[in-house]
Amino acid sequence: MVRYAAAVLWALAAAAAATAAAVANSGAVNKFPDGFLLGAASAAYQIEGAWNEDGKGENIWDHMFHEHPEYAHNGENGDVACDSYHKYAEDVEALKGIGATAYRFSISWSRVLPTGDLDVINQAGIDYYNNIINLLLENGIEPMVTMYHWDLPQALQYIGGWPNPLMVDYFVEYARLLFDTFGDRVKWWTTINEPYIVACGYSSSGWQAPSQNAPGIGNYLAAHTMIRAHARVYRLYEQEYRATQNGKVGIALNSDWYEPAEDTDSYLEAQERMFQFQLGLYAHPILLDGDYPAVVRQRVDNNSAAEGRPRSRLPSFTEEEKQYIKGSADFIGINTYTTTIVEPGDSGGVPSFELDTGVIRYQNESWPGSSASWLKVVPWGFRKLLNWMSNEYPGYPIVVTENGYGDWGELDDQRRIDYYGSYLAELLKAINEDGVNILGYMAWSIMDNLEWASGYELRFGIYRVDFNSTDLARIPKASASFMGDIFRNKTVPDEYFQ
Ligand code: GBH
Repeated sequence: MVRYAAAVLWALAAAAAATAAAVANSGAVNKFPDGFLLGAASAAYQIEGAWNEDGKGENIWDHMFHEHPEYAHNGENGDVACDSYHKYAEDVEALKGIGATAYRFSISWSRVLPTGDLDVINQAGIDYYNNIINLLLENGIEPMVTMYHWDLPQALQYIGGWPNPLMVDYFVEYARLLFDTFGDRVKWWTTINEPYIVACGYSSSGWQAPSQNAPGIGNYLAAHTMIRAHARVYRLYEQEYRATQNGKVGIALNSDWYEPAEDTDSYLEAQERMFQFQLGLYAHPILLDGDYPAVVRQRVDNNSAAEGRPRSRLPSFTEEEKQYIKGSADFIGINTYTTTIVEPGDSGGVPSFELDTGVIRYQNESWPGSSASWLKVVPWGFRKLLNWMSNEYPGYPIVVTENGYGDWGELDDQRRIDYYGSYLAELLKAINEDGVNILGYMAWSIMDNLEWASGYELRFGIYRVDFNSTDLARIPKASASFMGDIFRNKTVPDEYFQ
């Protein structure tokens, strides 16, 4: 009885503290904090088109989809896409239409450096991004720039791409050019979008460029280089630009919430392993101690030894590298869309990332779905993921760099509206009730675009683009006015909190 009473008192005190925090914050659970960035996201290859115009170099997606149209839905590719290279002013109009205070977009490396290196600087590419940045700022929209959203210059893939450790130096010099050229106006940088997915391009053939089929090897080599490249860019900013430019540098990781199929020890351990292999592989070295999570180190080392290899498939950082990697982010970006079920067990061949995890992943088919088989609508998982990250990586503010819903493109997109309403409600509970430090939210995506190997059929846009039309107009869907109300009022409708 006494213990029970104490628990009740504790719960009351905690509830009172949470309420006090919410009041101090903004007064109500359904309101965003002051200064919270609300916007939408895109990526260069998915929207720009003009793949070989005005001096742009070929990248690995141009190359893969031209060489292997069979990898893409209906042989579609980003040659034209939304034609944002010419229609960027219409993109800014769309952002204004939803009251966005930020726009997350990426720079095409091979549009500014066609060979990937500094031997050729393409002024037309630089002009293009200057025009976008200036137009955004004129309209009160904060540019949030991704340096690398999967589109490596093909010239750098010819020398191995991300598994080649030299890629660190190429990336640092590219970043230096971006800081020098745009850093007076760009205050939010993310280095690499979803290194986990980038690494998949070196562990399987098919959907992810450059489609290099070295499972369990290429992905770890690519990850290793990307972590070093990210950290070196962070240190470059810190040492040479922060004092004058005063911006923030982070990275955009991706993860689902992983929900264990059972609430037992072995399942909870599987859940923890999955988070450490997916998020921890990058976030643990960058945000915590400069090194891979112990469980990842141990399992890949053990499997490598069992396979008869003289060395681990997962490389090691030197002490010097650990020092510059540790703490190399001002914020942590997260792209998240859904929840996936996990249980302990073996999947994938020998060797593979999947087998190294010792986790089996699958979807709960009874959850409400979308037009993408991988995307189930599970708003509570969003709140759990934000809390997990906040506990695992204390002291780092979070930016939700992507979140959104895929359908077949209907203008009356009620399912997208309900997705955003319910996910934003969970985001606000994480902020106002759980005390998670979150600085911004970028919806994916401002408009329909090339959904990589899924082509133009699967659509994530708040604006519709009819890819068969000649003008490629940005047409607001019902979700555009819904998001506009939320972004302007800084409030999510009450019905989504029930
Ligand atoms: C994001 O990745 C990307 O950053 C963005 O470019 C993309 O448009 C957006 O998602 C929407 O997909 O087809 O079953 O093989 C999110 C992570 C990784 C989720 C690839 C979907 C494909 C699974 N995505 N995954 S499947």
